[in-house]
Amino acid sequence: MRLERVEVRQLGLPLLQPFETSFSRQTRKEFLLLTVSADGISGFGECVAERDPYYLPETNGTVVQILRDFLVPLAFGVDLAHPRDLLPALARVRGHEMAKAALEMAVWELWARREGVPLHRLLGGRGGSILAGVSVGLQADVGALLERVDAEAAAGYRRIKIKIKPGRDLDLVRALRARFPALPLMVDANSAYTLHDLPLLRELDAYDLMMVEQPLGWDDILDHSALQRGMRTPLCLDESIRSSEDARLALELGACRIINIKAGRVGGFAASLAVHDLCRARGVPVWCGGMLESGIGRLANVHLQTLPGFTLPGDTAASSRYFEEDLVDPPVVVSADGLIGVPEKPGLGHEIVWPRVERATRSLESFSA
Ligand code: OSB
Ligand code: MG
Repeated sequence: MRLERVEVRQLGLPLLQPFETSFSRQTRKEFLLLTVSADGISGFGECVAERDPYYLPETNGTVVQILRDFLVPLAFGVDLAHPRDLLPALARVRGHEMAKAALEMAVWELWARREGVPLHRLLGGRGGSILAGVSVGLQADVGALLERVDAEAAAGYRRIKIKIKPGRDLDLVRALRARFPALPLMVDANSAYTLHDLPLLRELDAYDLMMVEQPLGWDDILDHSALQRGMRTPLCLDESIRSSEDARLALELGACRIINIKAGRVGGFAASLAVHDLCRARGVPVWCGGMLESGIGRLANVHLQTLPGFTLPGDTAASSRYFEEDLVDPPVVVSADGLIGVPEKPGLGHEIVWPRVERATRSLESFSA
């Protein structure tokens, strides 16, 4: 198959609630949506880049430029026998995993539609349902956090993650544990600490957390390995893992015992499968992260986490937590017992609501082979 056309749209959707992490406070989701077409069929891929380079270096701006000047021309030049052939064809471009992933994931989606199969089948996953988890941002105060976590636990989520940062860490965890002694709970620091914080981070060991996600530098593996040696609680890496090679290094060095896979962060589905397979061979659990995606990226995450190594609930929550109106119909819903049904229709498996996409579109660039 040869790609004939690629469309890159810049979209903006207001978030129902601001999302605050150690690195930013977001009130709007601004992201790119890719449409790839061939043989009269289109496929869709949502990019995980944000407006600012505060989570990782890529931004919507860098993604558009790298797609236009490098990745799209390379993609037009290959005759694909399978979607897994695309990432190697883009390898001359170093880094820029989010840009590569958006294009690659759109091609997998197109391929699934072409074969008339749900995306999870093409990826080697299964049908049924997945375990929903939720990521709760920093709140105004401890009382507000307790209220939010109470509501999410009542909604059925199978594990709750809270964001922490220096000065807003032990007090939050202590209060949550006092109120919810048995809640499956974890924390995510988004690289806000250094090894100088070792004494404080070790205090987290007292609270029976499932894991501590990305406490140290966004591109660090070595210091995480020192920290993991000094802590009982498993560390999980997010930002630091941008390829299966990063995952291999992290596991070799004992820098974590769990890995968060975001397809958009590692270069797409083929790279996610490589990280998944590597972890599975070593008995290391993985789970699927989230980036406040619209239903399009959210459904891609649902399909990915049907692979057998995804043994922990991920950051995939209901559309209604994020947006007044999602871009897909039906929206992604979570059952009272914390499950999300895996779509069985071709591709992503839910309809994209084009009038809503059009309304959210701020600009559009198209490329033809
Ligand atoms: O670190 O997992 C993260 C959102 C934006 C950037 C980074 C992260 C997150 C989340 C949100 O935690 C997960 C979600 O609800 O999609
Ligand atoms: Mg994270």
